[in-house]
Amino acid sequence: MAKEKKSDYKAENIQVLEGLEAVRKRPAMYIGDTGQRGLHHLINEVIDNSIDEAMEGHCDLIEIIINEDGSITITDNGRGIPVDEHPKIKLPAVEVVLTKLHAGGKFDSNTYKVSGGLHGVGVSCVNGLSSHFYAEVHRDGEIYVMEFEHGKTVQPLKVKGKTDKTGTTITFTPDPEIFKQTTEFKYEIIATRMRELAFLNPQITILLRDDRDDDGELEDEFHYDGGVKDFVQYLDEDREPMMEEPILIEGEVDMVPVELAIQYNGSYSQNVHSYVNNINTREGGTHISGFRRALTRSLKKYAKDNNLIKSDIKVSGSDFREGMTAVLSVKVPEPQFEGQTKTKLGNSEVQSAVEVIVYEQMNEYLERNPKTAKTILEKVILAAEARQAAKKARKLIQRKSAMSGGGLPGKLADCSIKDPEHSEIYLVEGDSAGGSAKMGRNRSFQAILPLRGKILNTEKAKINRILKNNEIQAMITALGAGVGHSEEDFDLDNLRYHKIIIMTDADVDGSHIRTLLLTFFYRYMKPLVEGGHVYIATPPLYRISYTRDNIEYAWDDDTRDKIIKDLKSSRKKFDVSRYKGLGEMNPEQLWETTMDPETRTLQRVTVENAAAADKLFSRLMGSDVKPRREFIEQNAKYATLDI
Ligand code: 0RA
Repeated sequence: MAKEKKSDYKAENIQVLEGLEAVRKRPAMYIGDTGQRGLHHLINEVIDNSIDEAMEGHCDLIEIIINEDGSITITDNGRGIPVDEHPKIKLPAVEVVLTKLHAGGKFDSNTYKVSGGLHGVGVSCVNGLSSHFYAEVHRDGEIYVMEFEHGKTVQPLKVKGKTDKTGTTITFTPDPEIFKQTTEFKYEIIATRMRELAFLNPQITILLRDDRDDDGELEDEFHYDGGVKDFVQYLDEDREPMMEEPILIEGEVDMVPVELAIQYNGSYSQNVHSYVNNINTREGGTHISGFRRALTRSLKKYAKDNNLIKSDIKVSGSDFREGMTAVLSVKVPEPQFEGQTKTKLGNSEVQSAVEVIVYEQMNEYLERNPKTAKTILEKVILAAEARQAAKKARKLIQRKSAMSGGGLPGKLADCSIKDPEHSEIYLVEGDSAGGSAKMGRNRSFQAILPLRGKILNTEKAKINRILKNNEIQAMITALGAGVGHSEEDFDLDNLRYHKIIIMTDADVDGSHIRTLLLTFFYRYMKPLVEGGHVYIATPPLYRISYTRDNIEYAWDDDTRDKIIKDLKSSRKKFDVSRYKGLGEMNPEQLWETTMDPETRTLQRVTVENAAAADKLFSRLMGSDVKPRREFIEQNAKYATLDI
């Protein structure tokens, strides 16, 4: 190894020694944002260190408690943060880890590290963004503690007592000066990530408890011996599996352990979720290419050897993945993340590692399970046929729109400007609300497409049937970007409006229609959702009118009550009415409350966790009516789906 030059030494030390003021000055640079997402990221930052300990075999239990006062306590039974003196910085290692930026992983040698990975900014960053932060380390028989406020030490490292355990406990209170929007942790957001981590690391148990809850009911224990196989079964709970058990593939090539579970089911969508060092690689990458190539090669070979596909049927790679749920988890020593959101694996050596393992074991599986193999290939053929029929249907849609003049659906009231970036389209439930929206809009940049009646459930239908549906055809032509799973079929560059706004009634039917639309976009125009182009309009729930022409609107019961109280105390006469549907608002009211960019609130639909979104849509749109009704009834009052 080359000898380090003096100057390099210095530079490294300066970087390592950077204090926490930097994080407080520009928090978004370190945790992405300071909203709900950034807030929950704090927990991940701490947990990642515990997971690193677990991946190295030093930790098998992690406990997370949301305390009554809203702070979080995370305890693990790892080795505990080292306390001996850091050779260069001349401070106890634990102090460096907690107070210096970028110091998190400098001196630990974990092979497949998560912390310091994608967003990995370390525990010190959490300290910097907390109004109060307490760390307790059990190590070498002693209990060490250290305490901070706003990132400043208020209790220097001291020994508090003796212990016969090892591990780390961290309690922190997110700083409201930093997290101005909210400091309230959501149980479900934490639970979703912890469940995912438990599936991906079968050796660990994660306990989660919410002590803010009086009943003490809210707690979960996440532990899955079956790992990725259990994950796939969980994701497919609301689908009908076509095999007794998922196919499980495990192996390791060149320090890259690969775990994969595959299950074919009765749906028509592709649900392949991939992870590198526990990070969801949403943009795919080399591990996904290796998996796809191996699957296609293996199934093609088996079909050929056993004469299962007639030569006149053209089967493409995606046909092998229709109706498939799969989880691929690989651990990579030095992962290179690329792509727009840095969630695409770039390491070329991983492709062949995955391909070799999957190809061999898939071949073996097919040889050993001829009945399942046949079922899979029959399904593949149906997928290929449906895809070819869909191709024809697409051409028909194109031709049909070309014949109707400008090529746009007749019901569409288009906007006058042609610049997609500044154009928006409202998808409106029903013709009467559509009429109001057309009159109320700003026609220069707002287009209106009224949708009639129920939208087709695209979770349950084949693509060729979906493309025959009138409302869906109208949306496809209006949006102009195509439809389907592949880049050729759907291209964001051709999108005619950068904001797609779903506007439905604030009732159960409205929720249902919104969910059906979101399902369609998520399954067949995924980049639209991932690119943040889909929004939900939020019409008010109440109208309070007083002294002739004055009107106030309320979006929830609390605001309504407050307005009423104020009016009562000023002895005004008033009238409260509940809006049942968009149709009850006249064009001016609709513009004022729901469409005017100056005053409206739009909710952007985001997908935080792709696996959770997949599960949610399959549940909502699956054959079992009960969970769907329950969900919709519970969430009808909210304007958005939390996915
Ligand atoms: C630095 C080095 C080592 C472990 C840790 C930090 C560590 C940090 C946290 C945060 C929460 N739990 C944690 N557990 C461990 C390596 C330890 C060693 O080499 O003994």
